[in-house]
Amino acid sequence: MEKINGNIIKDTVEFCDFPSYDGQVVSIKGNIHRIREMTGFAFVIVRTSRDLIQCVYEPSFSDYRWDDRLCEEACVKVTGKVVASVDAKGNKRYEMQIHGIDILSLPAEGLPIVINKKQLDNIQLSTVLDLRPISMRNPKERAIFKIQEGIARGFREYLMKNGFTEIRSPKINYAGAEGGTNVFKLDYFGKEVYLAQSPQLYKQALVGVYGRVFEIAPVFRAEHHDTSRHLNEYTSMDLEMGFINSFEDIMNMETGALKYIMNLLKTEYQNEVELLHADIPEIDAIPVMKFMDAKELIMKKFKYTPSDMKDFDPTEEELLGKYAKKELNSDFIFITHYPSKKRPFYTMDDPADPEYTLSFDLLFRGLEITSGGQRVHDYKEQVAKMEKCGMNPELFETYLMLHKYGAPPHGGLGIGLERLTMHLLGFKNVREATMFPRDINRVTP
Ligand code: AMO
Repeated sequence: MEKINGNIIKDTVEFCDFPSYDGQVVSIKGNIHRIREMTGFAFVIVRTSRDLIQCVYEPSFSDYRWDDRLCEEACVKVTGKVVASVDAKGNKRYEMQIHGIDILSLPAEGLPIVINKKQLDNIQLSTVLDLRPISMRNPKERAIFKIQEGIARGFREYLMKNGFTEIRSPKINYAGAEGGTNVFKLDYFGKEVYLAQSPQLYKQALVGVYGRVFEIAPVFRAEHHDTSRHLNEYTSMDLEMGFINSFEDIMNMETGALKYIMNLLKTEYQNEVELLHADIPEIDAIPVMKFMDAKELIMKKFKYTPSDMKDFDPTEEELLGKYAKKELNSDFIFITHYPSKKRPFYTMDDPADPEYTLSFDLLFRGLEITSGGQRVHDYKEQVAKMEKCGMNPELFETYLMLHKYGAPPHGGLGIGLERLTMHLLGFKNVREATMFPRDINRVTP
């Protein structure tokens, strides 16, 4: 009987391994990105999963003869000799002298947009998004989401090294966790349920089990407005940690994770970083400022009149970002002690001044990318806070099991992955950093 043993047969090589195959005949598989026919020879640029490989056709290289069916986006297996050359700047480059091309599939039609330029020139964002399955074949576009992979991977790796357990919380929830009106309601076999606004209730419950937990998963916000920083579905990188001494432990964990992520991008995503001219921040230590001090700074130094003394508007965040960069030489700034009235029911009030909370936001280049803080862990205190917020604790019986049966002092945070990617790459719109954005006007592709 035939059996499958898990041995992966590799009949192709990666571009990064070309130096070790110098002078040898190997194969690669990919799409034809571009063909440049010259007199007597041709350049065929093959796009593999992460690289563009220059292959050269010349009749003298082998018996293989040019096939007129070859066209852009055809899927091919190219076999040829790896050769090294030196470019104008004196750098060693590798290319392939073609000995044969097997056509694996041919496109049914020509592409509706040009994707084989360095970047997608003069194409509106809405068209780029409409055509995501092919616009992302452009090397610069696809690099965005390799960078995003690096961010999520760095977050996961760092937390696993620090004793965190990865969890999976349900996305169909019995209650909204963040309050407010931006919750999607769902008819669940005749019962009203909600799409998860965050994994908040579950990550807290699981602190009682594993001590330190994290999740990287989609969350849903029924934002009714169309802004450049809000999505209706985004990826939340959450962590929750127990037995903390103060909420500074959480900010330290985030700072450590960000340092790790930035280093990972610089070392393992170098090509993408260069292609996108990504400005990777140097993080030594992140400055911290209290909410009311930040308000005072905005009013006194920047002469800006806030519309709301309980939160920041986007202009205020931008001003704080400018201040952090110019005066504190930091791309990041933690703002702590937000007013109690603006933070959710699970946030711990500051015992020294209960008008404010043991909470924080992290701003990155003038944009909020994280919210976090210490949580209420005492049962009676949590029930009382829910009642004060106009909630019915009976509806949160399973959530309150944590508090009822012994909750460690704990806290955590949520990072918006698309927002972090957006400002890392200098984009103006969060949709540019979202593979398949969901906003008030878009549910396709
Ligand atoms: P919060 O609601 O502030 O906190 O969200 C955390 C982070 O998620 C990102 N974010 C968004 N990104 C894109 N589109 C949106 N509509 C959107 N809304 C929020 C932001 C924000 O800083 N449970 C808490 C976190 C915690 O305390 O652990 C929470 O979800 O980057």
